[in-house]
Amino acid sequence: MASLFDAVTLDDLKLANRMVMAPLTRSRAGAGNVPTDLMATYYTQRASAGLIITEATQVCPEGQGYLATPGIHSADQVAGWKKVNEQVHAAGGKTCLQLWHVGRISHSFFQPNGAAPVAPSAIQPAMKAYTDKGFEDCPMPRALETAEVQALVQVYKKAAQHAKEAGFDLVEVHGANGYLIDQFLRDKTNQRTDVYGGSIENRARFLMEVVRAVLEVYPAHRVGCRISPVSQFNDIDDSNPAALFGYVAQELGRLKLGYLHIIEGQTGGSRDADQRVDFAGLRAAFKQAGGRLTMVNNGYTKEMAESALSSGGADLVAFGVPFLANPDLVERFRQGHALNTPDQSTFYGGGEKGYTDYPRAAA
Ligand code: 8OZ
Repeated sequence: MASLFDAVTLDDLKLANRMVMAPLTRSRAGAGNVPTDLMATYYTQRASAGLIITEATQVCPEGQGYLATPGIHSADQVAGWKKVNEQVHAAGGKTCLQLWHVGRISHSFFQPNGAAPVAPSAIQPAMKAYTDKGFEDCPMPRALETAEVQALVQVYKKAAQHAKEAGFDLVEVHGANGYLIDQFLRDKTNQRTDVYGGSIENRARFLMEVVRAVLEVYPAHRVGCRISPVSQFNDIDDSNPAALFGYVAQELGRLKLGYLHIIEGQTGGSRDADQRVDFAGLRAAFKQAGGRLTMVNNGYTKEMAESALSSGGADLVAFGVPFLANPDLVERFRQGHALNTPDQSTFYGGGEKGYTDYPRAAA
């Protein structure tokens, strides 16, 4: 029976344990949305995780919706990430870049030439974006033309090439939390009438094309995908999430992806209130179709994680806030040490405080 501290291999890739640092937006990128030396320090402090999934990273300028989030579309950004990877690798860690486009969860403030954000359909989210004027409503997005959707697939491929140049061990396609890919998947946000809308197969087409494009850059065992089947974070929902994500899990499995990363319940919230999707069933569907590992996420404690590995059919467990506040989380769990208290006020933006200054446990 696998324990949290057992290694796991994906072909030529060996993860030292099954504890994954979840992708966490921290809004500390530098000018030009370039990863900084401080970010390299932060990630390197956490290199004992079996895998670090770095914070969501926009694949193009239009993909940004929050201040100071890093990108992977400019040469300077690639150089910044290269430094992060060199330092984490020197400390024995493994890294995964999360490929991100926010779609309609943005504001003209972030968009080139002050344009409207783009989305599958012109449906305005009931969400606010933080701009230079404070919180403002996310505006009505512009629906992408069919040819633009196809062009965006190539943008993800280019971003994956950049990730490879920067030395990432894996990449994760962010298909969760109400951002662009999820906006295509779920029918509250997708009312298209072309090949990217309507049936489940059509709504999943953009995700599948993106994943296939990324597979031209990284081998399948080094590609993961993140989904959040019932999360309504970012004003999103679907009329039949069990059918939609059952199909998605199976199709991703058929591509033999390295892992499927599933956020159970509401992102950062209740795990149990919404019973529409059987998550164990999704994990089984992915593996049955040929997928490699499954990663569970959302509010896991050490005890919950051990039970997910021993009896829940999961292979990896992602920890967000616990890794943020405990650089040595793996060692603390191993030794049964108490955890640091996370400081919510320093989650987003700022410098070292609440970022690189959380102490390790006394030996
Ligand atoms: C919190 C704040 C900003 C972005 C996600 C990338 O939900 C995010 C995110 C979370 O996946």
